[in-house]
Amino acid sequence: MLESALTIRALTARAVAAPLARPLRTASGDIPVSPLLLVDVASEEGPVGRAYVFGYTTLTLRALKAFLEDVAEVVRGREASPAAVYDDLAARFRLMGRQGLVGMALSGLDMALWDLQGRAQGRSVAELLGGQAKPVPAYDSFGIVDPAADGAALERSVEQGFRAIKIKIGVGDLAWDVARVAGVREIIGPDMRLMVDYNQSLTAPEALRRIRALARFDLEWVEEPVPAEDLAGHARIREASPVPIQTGENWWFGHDMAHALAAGACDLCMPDLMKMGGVTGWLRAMGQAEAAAVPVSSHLFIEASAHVLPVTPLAHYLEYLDLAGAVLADPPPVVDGAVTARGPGLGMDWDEAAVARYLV
Ligand code: SMN
Ligand code: MG
Repeated sequence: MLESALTIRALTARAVAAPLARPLRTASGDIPVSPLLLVDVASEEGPVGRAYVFGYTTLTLRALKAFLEDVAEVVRGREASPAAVYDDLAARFRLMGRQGLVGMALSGLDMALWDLQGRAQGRSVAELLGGQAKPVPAYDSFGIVDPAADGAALERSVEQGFRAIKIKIGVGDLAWDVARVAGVREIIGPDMRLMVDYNQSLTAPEALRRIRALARFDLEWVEEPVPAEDLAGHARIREASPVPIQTGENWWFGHDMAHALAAGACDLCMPDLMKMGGVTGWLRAMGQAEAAAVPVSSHLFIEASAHVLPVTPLAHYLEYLDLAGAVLADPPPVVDGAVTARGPGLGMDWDEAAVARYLV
Protein backbone atom coordinates (compact mmCIF):
# COMPACT_ATOMS: atom_id res chain seq x y z
CA MET A 1 0.00 0.00 0.00
CA LEU A 2 1.20 3.49 -0.82
CA GLU A 3 1.19 5.83 2.12
CA SER A 4 2.51 9.31 2.36
CA ALA A 5 3.63 10.32 5.82
CA LEU A 6 0.69 12.00 7.49
CA THR A 7 0.27 12.61 11.17
CA ILE A 8 -3.06 12.46 12.96
CA ARG A 9 -3.85 15.88 14.45
CA ALA A 10 -7.45 15.46 15.62
CA LEU A 11 -10.37 13.10 15.46
CA THR A 12 -13.90 14.44 15.72
CA ALA A 13 -17.17 12.52 15.90
CA ARG A 14 -20.61 14.00 15.31
CA ALA A 15 -23.88 12.17 15.86
CA VAL A 16 -26.76 12.72 13.45
CA ALA A 17 -30.19 11.21 12.98
CA ALA A 18 -30.48 11.39 9.21
CA PRO A 19 -33.83 10.92 7.49
CA LEU A 20 -34.17 7.82 5.34
CA ALA A 21 -35.76 8.07 1.91
CA ARG A 22 -37.33 4.72 2.78
CA PRO A 23 -37.71 4.16 6.53
CA LEU A 24 -37.06 0.47 7.16
CA ARG A 25 -39.14 -2.27 8.70
CA THR A 26 -37.54 -5.62 9.43
CA ALA A 27 -38.69 -8.83 11.12
CA SER A 28 -36.43 -7.84 14.01
CA GLY A 29 -37.39 -4.20 14.52
CA ASP A 30 -37.84 -0.93 12.68
CA ILE A 31 -35.34 1.72 11.61
CA PRO A 32 -37.28 4.97 11.18
CA VAL A 33 -34.22 7.22 10.87
CA SER A 34 -30.55 6.57 10.20
CA PRO A 35 -28.44 7.04 13.36
CA LEU A 36 -24.97 7.93 12.14
CA LEU A 37 -21.69 8.90 13.69
CA LEU A 38 -19.69 11.07 11.29
CA VAL A 39 -15.96 10.60 11.81
CA ASP A 40 -13.44 13.22 10.68
CA VAL A 41 -9.70 12.58 11.03
CA ALA A 42 -7.65 15.71 10.50
CA SER A 43 -3.96 15.47 9.67
CA GLU A 44 -1.19 17.87 10.63
CA GLU A 45 -0.51 18.20 6.90
CA GLY A 46 -3.99 19.47 6.07
CA PRO A 47 -6.10 16.72 4.46
CA VAL A 48 -9.08 15.44 6.44
CA GLY A 49 -10.40 11.86 6.18
CA ARG A 50 -14.11 11.10 6.54
CA ALA A 51 -16.26 8.07 7.14
CA TYR A 52 -19.46 7.21 8.94
CA VAL A 53 -20.62 4.54 11.33
CA PHE A 54 -24.23 3.30 11.43
CA GLY A 55 -25.54 2.91 14.99
CA TYR A 56 -28.72 0.93 14.16
CA THR A 57 -30.53 2.85 16.94
CA THR A 58 -30.02 6.37 18.27
CA LEU A 59 -29.38 4.76 21.68
CA THR A 60 -25.84 3.89 20.56
CA LEU A 61 -24.80 7.33 19.38
CA ARG A 62 -23.76 9.02 22.61
CA ALA A 63 -21.61 6.08 23.66
CA LEU A 64 -20.01 5.75 20.21
CA LYS A 65 -19.18 9.45 20.16
CA ALA A 66 -17.72 9.48 23.68
CA PHE A 67 -15.66 6.37 22.96
CA LEU A 68 -14.19 7.75 19.74
CA GLU A 69 -13.36 11.02 21.46
CA ASP A 70 -11.35 9.05 24.01
CA VAL A 71 -9.66 7.05 21.23
CA ALA A 72 -8.71 10.40 19.71
CA GLU A 73 -6.42 11.00 22.67
CA VAL A 74 -4.62 7.72 21.98
CA VAL A 75 -4.07 8.23 18.24
CA ARG A 76 -3.24 11.93 18.22
CA GLY A 77 0.30 12.53 16.96
CA ARG A 78 0.54 9.07 15.44
CA GLU A 79 1.28 8.33 11.82
CA ALA A 80 -2.01 8.05 9.90
CA SER A 81 -1.26 4.54 8.68
CA PRO A 82 -4.49 2.49 8.66
CA ALA A 83 -2.69 -0.82 9.19
CA ALA A 84 -0.49 0.44 12.03
CA VAL A 85 -3.39 2.11 13.84
CA TYR A 86 -5.52 -1.00 13.30
CA ASP A 87 -2.89 -3.27 14.84
CA ASP A 88 -2.23 -0.92 17.73
CA LEU A 89 -5.91 -0.62 18.62
CA ALA A 90 -6.50 -4.36 18.17
CA ALA A 91 -3.72 -4.98 20.69
CA ARG A 92 -5.18 -2.44 23.12
CA PHE A 93 -8.52 -4.23 23.06
CA ARG A 94 -7.14 -7.76 22.97
CA LEU A 95 -8.19 -8.52 26.54
CA MET A 96 -11.66 -7.09 26.16
CA GLY A 97 -12.40 -8.02 22.53
CA ARG A 98 -13.68 -5.65 19.87
CA GLN A 99 -17.18 -6.96 19.19
CA GLY A 100 -19.91 -4.34 19.51
CA LEU A 101 -19.59 -0.58 19.83
CA VAL A 102 -15.79 -0.73 20.14
CA GLY A 103 -15.45 -2.60 16.86
CA MET A 104 -17.90 -0.27 15.13
CA ALA A 105 -16.01 2.82 16.24
CA LEU A 106 -12.59 1.39 15.34
CA SER A 107 -13.89 0.32 11.93
CA GLY A 108 -15.15 3.85 11.34
CA LEU A 109 -11.75 5.25 12.26
CA ASP A 110 -10.07 2.80 9.88
CA MET A 111 -12.33 3.85 6.99
CA ALA A 112 -11.63 7.52 7.73
CA LEU A 113 -7.86 6.85 7.72
CA TRP A 114 -8.09 5.17 4.32
CA ASP A 115 -10.08 8.14 3.07
CA LEU A 116 -7.39 10.44 4.44
CA GLN A 117 -4.65 8.52 2.61
CA GLY A 118 -6.60 8.63 -0.63
CA ARG A 119 -7.31 12.34 -0.34
CA ALA A 120 -3.69 13.14 0.45
CA GLN A 121 -2.58 11.26 -2.67
CA GLY A 122 -5.42 12.42 -4.89
CA ARG A 123 -6.44 8.83 -5.58
CA SER A 124 -9.42 6.67 -4.84
CA VAL A 125 -9.19 4.05 -2.11
CA ALA A 126 -9.94 1.43 -4.79
CA GLU A 127 -6.71 2.50 -6.51
CA LEU A 128 -4.72 2.51 -3.27
CA LEU A 129 -5.85 -1.09 -2.83
CA GLY A 130 -4.45 -2.05 -6.21
CA GLY A 131 -7.77 -2.01 -8.01
CA GLN A 132 -9.68 0.56 -9.93
CA ALA A 133 -13.03 2.27 -9.70
CA LYS A 134 -15.39 0.24 -11.85
CA PRO A 135 -19.16 -0.32 -11.93
CA VAL A 136 -20.20 -2.86 -9.29
CA PRO A 137 -23.62 -4.48 -9.85
CA ALA A 138 -25.96 -3.34 -7.10
CA TYR A 139 -29.29 -4.51 -5.77
CA ASP A 140 -31.92 -2.17 -4.43
CA SER A 141 -32.51 -3.08 -0.80
CA PHE A 142 -36.02 -2.60 0.58
CA GLY A 143 -37.41 -3.27 4.04
CA ILE A 144 -40.76 -4.97 4.54
CA VAL A 145 -42.85 -3.99 1.53
CA ASP A 146 -46.54 -3.97 0.84
CA PRO A 147 -46.92 -4.71 -2.88
CA ALA A 148 -50.01 -2.49 -3.04
CA ALA A 149 -48.65 0.54 -1.21
CA ASP A 150 -45.03 0.20 -2.40
CA GLY A 151 -45.69 -0.81 -6.01
CA ALA A 152 -44.60 2.55 -7.38
CA ALA A 153 -41.29 2.44 -5.47
CA LEU A 154 -40.61 -1.07 -6.75
CA GLU A 155 -41.39 -0.04 -10.31
CA ARG A 156 -39.14 2.99 -9.95
CA SER A 157 -36.31 0.75 -8.91
CA VAL A 158 -36.72 -1.34 -12.09
CA GLU A 159 -36.94 1.81 -14.22
CA GLN A 160 -33.80 3.16 -12.55
CA GLY A 161 -31.88 0.23 -14.00
CA PHE A 162 -31.55 -2.09 -11.00
CA ARG A 163 -31.58 -5.71 -12.06
CA ALA A 164 -31.92 -7.09 -8.55
CA ILE A 165 -34.11 -6.22 -5.57
CA LYS A 166 -34.15 -7.45 -1.98
CA ILE A 167 -37.15 -7.38 0.31
CA LYS A 168 -37.49 -8.25 3.96
CA ILE A 169 -40.06 -10.78 5.06
CA GLY A 170 -40.89 -12.82 8.15
CA VAL A 171 -43.16 -10.53 10.17
CA GLY A 172 -46.17 -12.76 9.49
CA ASP A 173 -46.80 -16.43 8.77
CA LEU A 174 -45.88 -18.39 5.65
CA ALA A 175 -49.04 -17.26 3.83
CA TRP A 176 -48.02 -13.66 4.53
CA ASP A 177 -44.53 -14.30 3.10
CA VAL A 178 -45.98 -15.98 0.01
CA ALA A 179 -48.40 -13.11 -0.62
CA ARG A 180 -45.60 -10.50 -0.32
CA VAL A 181 -43.10 -12.36 -2.46
CA ALA A 182 -45.72 -13.24 -5.09
CA GLY A 183 -46.89 -9.62 -5.18
CA VAL A 184 -43.39 -8.26 -5.60
CA ARG A 185 -42.46 -10.85 -8.25
CA GLU A 186 -45.59 -9.86 -10.17
CA ILE A 187 -44.58 -6.18 -10.10
CA ILE A 188 -40.90 -6.58 -10.99
CA GLY A 189 -41.35 -9.35 -13.56
CA PRO A 190 -39.51 -12.63 -14.13
CA ASP A 191 -36.17 -11.18 -15.26
CA MET A 192 -35.27 -9.27 -12.12
CA ARG A 193 -33.25 -11.09 -9.50
CA LEU A 194 -35.13 -11.19 -6.19
CA MET A 195 -33.62 -11.77 -2.74
CA VAL A 196 -35.43 -12.15 0.60
CA ASP A 197 -34.16 -11.38 4.10
CA TYR A 198 -35.63 -12.93 7.28
CA ASN A 199 -33.41 -10.88 9.60
CA GLN A 200 -32.79 -13.83 11.94
CA SER A 201 -36.46 -14.32 12.80
CA LEU A 202 -37.16 -18.06 12.29
CA THR A 203 -36.21 -21.43 13.71
CA ALA A 204 -34.43 -23.88 11.40
CA PRO A 205 -37.40 -26.21 10.78
CA GLU A 206 -39.74 -23.30 10.13
CA ALA A 207 -37.20 -21.69 7.82
CA LEU A 208 -36.95 -24.83 5.69
CA ARG A 209 -40.71 -25.13 5.48
CA ARG A 210 -40.96 -21.54 4.28
CA ILE A 211 -38.01 -21.63 1.89
CA ARG A 212 -39.43 -24.72 0.17
CA ALA A 213 -42.71 -22.87 -0.38
CA LEU A 214 -40.98 -19.70 -1.64
CA ALA A 215 -38.53 -21.40 -4.01
CA ARG A 216 -41.02 -21.25 -6.90
CA PHE A 217 -40.54 -17.47 -7.01
CA ASP A 218 -36.99 -17.95 -8.31
CA LEU A 219 -35.06 -16.40 -5.44
CA GLU A 220 -31.42 -15.38 -5.71
CA TRP A 221 -30.89 -15.97 -1.98
CA VAL A 222 -32.55 -16.32 1.42
CA GLU A 223 -30.77 -14.23 4.03
CA GLU A 224 -30.32 -14.84 7.77
CA PRO A 225 -33.26 -17.21 8.20
CA VAL A 226 -32.21 -17.92 11.82
CA PRO A 227 -30.18 -15.95 14.41
CA ALA A 228 -26.84 -14.96 12.94
CA GLU A 229 -24.82 -16.76 15.62
CA ASP A 230 -26.67 -20.04 14.99
CA LEU A 231 -24.09 -21.40 12.57
CA ALA A 232 -25.28 -24.99 12.91
CA GLY A 233 -28.84 -23.90 12.12
CA HIS A 234 -27.68 -22.03 9.04
CA ALA A 235 -25.69 -25.07 7.94
CA ARG A 236 -28.65 -27.43 8.44
CA ILE A 237 -30.92 -25.18 6.43
CA ARG A 238 -28.33 -24.75 3.72
CA GLU A 239 -27.94 -28.48 3.29
CA ALA A 240 -31.63 -28.96 2.49
CA SER A 241 -32.51 -25.59 0.96
CA PRO A 242 -33.42 -25.30 -2.72
CA VAL A 243 -32.36 -21.62 -2.54
CA PRO A 244 -28.82 -20.37 -1.74
CA ILE A 245 -28.34 -19.23 1.87
CA GLN A 246 -26.84 -15.80 2.47
CA THR A 247 -25.40 -14.47 5.73
CA GLY A 248 -22.51 -12.39 7.09
CA GLU A 249 -23.82 -8.94 7.99
CA ASN A 250 -23.43 -9.80 11.67
CA TRP A 251 -19.97 -11.33 11.52
CA TRP A 252 -17.52 -9.55 13.79
CA PHE A 253 -14.07 -9.44 12.24
CA GLY A 254 -12.31 -12.19 10.33
CA HIS A 255 -12.62 -14.78 13.08
CA ASP A 256 -16.44 -14.84 12.92
CA MET A 257 -16.15 -15.30 9.19
CA ALA A 258 -13.73 -18.19 9.75
CA HIS A 259 -16.13 -19.89 12.16
CA ALA A 260 -19.11 -19.45 9.83
CA LEU A 261 -17.26 -20.77 6.79
CA ALA A 262 -15.88 -23.70 8.77
CA ALA A 263 -19.44 -24.54 9.84
CA GLY A 264 -20.64 -24.45 6.23
CA ALA A 265 -23.17 -21.81 7.25
CA CYS A 266 -23.69 -20.20 3.84
CA ASP A 267 -23.50 -20.43 0.08
CA LEU A 268 -22.99 -16.67 -0.19
CA CYS A 269 -21.71 -14.06 2.21
CA MET A 270 -22.24 -10.35 2.78
CA PRO A 271 -19.90 -9.01 5.47
CA ASP A 272 -20.30 -5.50 6.81
CA LEU A 273 -17.35 -3.08 6.63
CA MET A 274 -18.23 -1.66 10.05
CA LYS A 275 -18.24 -5.06 11.75
CA MET A 276 -15.23 -6.50 9.90
CA GLY A 277 -12.72 -3.85 10.99
CA GLY A 278 -13.16 -1.30 8.23
CA VAL A 279 -11.19 -1.47 4.98
CA THR A 280 -8.17 -3.01 6.72
CA GLY A 281 -10.21 -5.74 8.43
CA TRP A 282 -12.10 -6.43 5.21
CA LEU A 283 -8.90 -6.86 3.21
CA ARG A 284 -7.45 -9.23 5.75
CA ALA A 285 -10.58 -11.36 5.93
CA MET A 286 -11.67 -11.71 2.33
CA GLY A 287 -9.03 -14.22 1.25
CA GLN A 288 -11.15 -16.67 3.25
CA ALA A 289 -14.01 -16.24 0.80
CA GLU A 290 -11.74 -17.08 -2.09
CA ALA A 291 -10.41 -20.18 -0.34
CA ALA A 292 -13.94 -21.33 0.48
CA ALA A 293 -15.30 -20.32 -2.96
CA VAL A 294 -18.06 -18.23 -1.38
CA PRO A 295 -19.16 -15.13 -3.34
CA VAL A 296 -19.02 -11.86 -1.42
CA SER A 297 -21.59 -9.06 -1.39
CA SER A 298 -21.45 -5.95 0.76
CA HIS A 299 -23.77 -4.90 3.59
CA LEU A 300 -24.78 -1.22 3.79
CA PHE A 301 -22.00 1.44 3.40
CA ILE A 302 -22.60 1.98 -0.33
CA GLU A 303 -19.75 4.47 -0.75
CA ALA A 304 -16.91 2.56 0.92
CA SER A 305 -18.14 -0.83 -0.34
CA ALA A 306 -17.82 0.43 -3.93
CA HIS A 307 -14.07 0.79 -3.24
CA VAL A 308 -13.42 -2.59 -1.65
CA LEU A 309 -15.58 -4.79 -3.90
CA PRO A 310 -13.37 -4.23 -6.98
CA VAL A 311 -10.49 -5.87 -5.08
CA THR A 312 -12.60 -8.51 -3.32
CA PRO A 313 -12.36 -12.11 -4.54
CA LEU A 314 -15.65 -13.46 -5.92
CA ALA A 315 -17.33 -10.05 -5.60
CA HIS A 316 -21.05 -10.51 -6.08
CA TYR A 317 -23.44 -7.62 -5.33
CA LEU A 318 -23.20 -4.22 -3.71
CA GLU A 319 -26.16 -3.60 -1.40
CA TYR A 320 -27.79 -0.29 -2.28
CA LEU A 321 -29.42 0.85 0.96
CA ASP A 322 -28.85 4.53 1.37
CA LEU A 323 -28.11 5.37 5.01
CA ALA A 324 -26.21 8.61 4.60
CA GLY A 325 -27.49 10.29 1.45
CA ALA A 326 -29.28 12.95 3.49
CA VAL A 327 -25.98 14.25 4.92
CA LEU A 328 -23.75 13.77 1.86
CA ALA A 329 -23.00 16.64 -0.52
CA ASP A 330 -23.16 14.34 -3.53
CA PRO A 331 -24.47 10.80 -2.89
CA PRO A 332 -23.22 8.21 -5.39
CA PRO A 333 -25.57 7.68 -8.32
CA VAL A 334 -26.79 4.33 -9.58
CA VAL A 335 -26.03 3.99 -13.27
CA ASP A 336 -27.35 1.03 -15.20
CA GLY A 337 -27.90 -0.89 -11.97
CA ALA A 338 -24.34 -0.37 -10.76
CA VAL A 339 -22.41 1.89 -8.40
CA THR A 340 -18.89 3.07 -9.21
CA ALA A 341 -16.40 4.15 -6.55
CA ARG A 342 -15.49 7.80 -6.61
CA GLY A 343 -12.40 9.48 -5.25
CA PRO A 344 -10.37 10.98 -3.97
CA GLY A 345 -10.36 8.70 -0.95
CA LEU A 346 -13.81 7.24 -0.39
CA GLY A 347 -15.33 10.19 -2.24
CA MET A 348 -17.67 11.47 0.47
CA ASP A 349 -18.13 15.08 1.51
CA TRP A 350 -20.55 16.15 4.21
CA ASP A 351 -23.40 18.47 3.37
CA GLU A 352 -22.65 20.67 6.38
CA ALA A 353 -26.03 22.41 6.34
CA ALA A 354 -27.76 19.04 6.46
CA VAL A 355 -25.39 17.80 9.17
CA ALA A 356 -26.27 20.85 11.29
CA ARG A 357 -29.96 20.19 10.74
CA TYR A 358 -29.83 16.53 11.86
CA LEU A 359 -27.25 16.81 14.64
CA VAL A 360 -28.31 15.09 17.86
C1 SMN B 1 -30.30 -4.46 7.46
C2 SMN B 1 -30.04 -4.54 8.79
C3 SMN B 1 -30.04 -3.39 9.53
C4 SMN B 1 -30.29 -2.18 8.95
C5 SMN B 1 -30.55 -2.12 7.62
C6 SMN B 1 -30.56 -3.26 6.88
C7 SMN B 1 -30.28 -5.72 6.68
C8 SMN B 1 -29.75 -5.78 5.32
O1 SMN B 1 -30.51 -6.88 7.27
O2 SMN B 1 -29.61 -6.88 4.87
O3 SMN B 1 -29.49 -4.75 4.74
MG1 MG C 1 -29.89 -8.51 6.02
